[in-house]
Amino acid sequence: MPEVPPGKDDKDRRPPSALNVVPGVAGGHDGLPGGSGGRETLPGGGEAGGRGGEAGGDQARGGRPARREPAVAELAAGVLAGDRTLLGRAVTLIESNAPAHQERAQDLLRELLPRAGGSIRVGVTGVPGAGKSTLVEALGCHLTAAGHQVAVLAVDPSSSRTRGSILGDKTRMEKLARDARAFIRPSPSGGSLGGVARKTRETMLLFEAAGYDVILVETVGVGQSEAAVRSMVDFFLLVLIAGAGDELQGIKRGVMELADAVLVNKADRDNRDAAERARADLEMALHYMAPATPGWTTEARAISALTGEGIGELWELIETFRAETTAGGAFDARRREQAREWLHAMLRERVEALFHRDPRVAGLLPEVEAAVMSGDLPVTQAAWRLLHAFENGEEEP
Ligand SMILES: Nc1nc2c(ncn2[C@@H]2O[C@H](COP(=O)(O)OP(=O)(O)OP(=O)(O)O)[C@@H](O)[C@H]2O)c(=O)[nH]1
Ligand SMILES: [Mg+2]
Repeated sequence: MPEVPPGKDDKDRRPPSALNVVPGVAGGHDGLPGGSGGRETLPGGGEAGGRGGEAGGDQARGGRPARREPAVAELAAGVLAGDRTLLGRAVTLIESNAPAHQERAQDLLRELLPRAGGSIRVGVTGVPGAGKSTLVEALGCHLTAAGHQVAVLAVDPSSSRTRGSILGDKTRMEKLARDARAFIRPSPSGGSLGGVARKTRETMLLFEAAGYDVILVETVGVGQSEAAVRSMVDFFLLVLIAGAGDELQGIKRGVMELADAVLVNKADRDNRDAAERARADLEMALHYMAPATPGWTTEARAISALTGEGIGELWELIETFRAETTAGGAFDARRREQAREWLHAMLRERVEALFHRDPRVAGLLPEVEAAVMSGDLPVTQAAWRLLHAFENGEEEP
């Protein structure tokens, strides 16, 4: 596995004070024509975009003319050279929902794919407020100090919460956001979990092609995005806290079964003993579970993201995981399985989009929906009618 590739040190390509946070998009931002969504403006008139000419499309606002759309080859070359501005624009293209952009995005990915795949991908999930962002910042800073290049992504399928999380992560990852070896990209806003997951997977490939060798993916919200993130990362981390009543805190057994490590965070100040007790309870619970990764024993650890205690050891654990599962074959087996899952997820997304874009389906849908809701039409028949219209184009039975 390559360490930081040569020629990717972009320290002097950008103003050192610039925040690396760039806004998520719903499509059509960044001066790219034909987009389907409007620009996200954050509450309070603020915006998530970086200062100092950072990537993210800030220049297309305020009545100024839209920027020239860079050619795919230009974007690809920029990404490979580690150019932050072009990398940001490439991610914006990937995140766009406009069909024309999606085609260009696929061309871009085709060019970059041979250079992707060389990172370790780490997912971070856990209860709200457990300290996921603080942990990502602590781990991220630890890694950049050791010479790694770190990309931070978030998966948040609910657009309303995205705004909050952009603001939250910007303040909670302030140090990392100013780090020239790190790039924080908030979750693409809006859309289905499937759409957000696809964009995040593709965005990971861009960062890998740009030389980022560690990708950290934080989930936002509990319940829906864990499985999606598990299916795109190599190592999955569950962050919990002690003292919130039941030690499992409503985290379903199912999520613990997905984890390669369980952390009890905030093991500092007068919370150390409680954290240690929670850790022991979790260790016990893990003992009775099947391992998330064949050949790997998931352990529970107490850490403090705030003081940094246990962060270095956490990275060592992840490195050990990578070495052992690579040697045992589980690492590559998982990536192959993930590629298969990704294929099916993509097919589902595309077929569903085709279905809803079909004029015959779109025309029928409102009346069929109404008939289902009023009880005049059984659901099975309603689905059949729509599918039949889709399959047979204009020829309705
Ligand atoms: N004492 C202590 N506080 C911590 C620690 N880690 C995080 N916190 C605090 O816990 C609060 C929530 O931290 P975040 O990192 O935002 O938690 P999160 O899990 O990302 O939260 P959401 O993304 O909103 O679900 C903040 O006030 C942090 O300062 C820790 O190790 N010790
Ligand atoms: Mg957070």
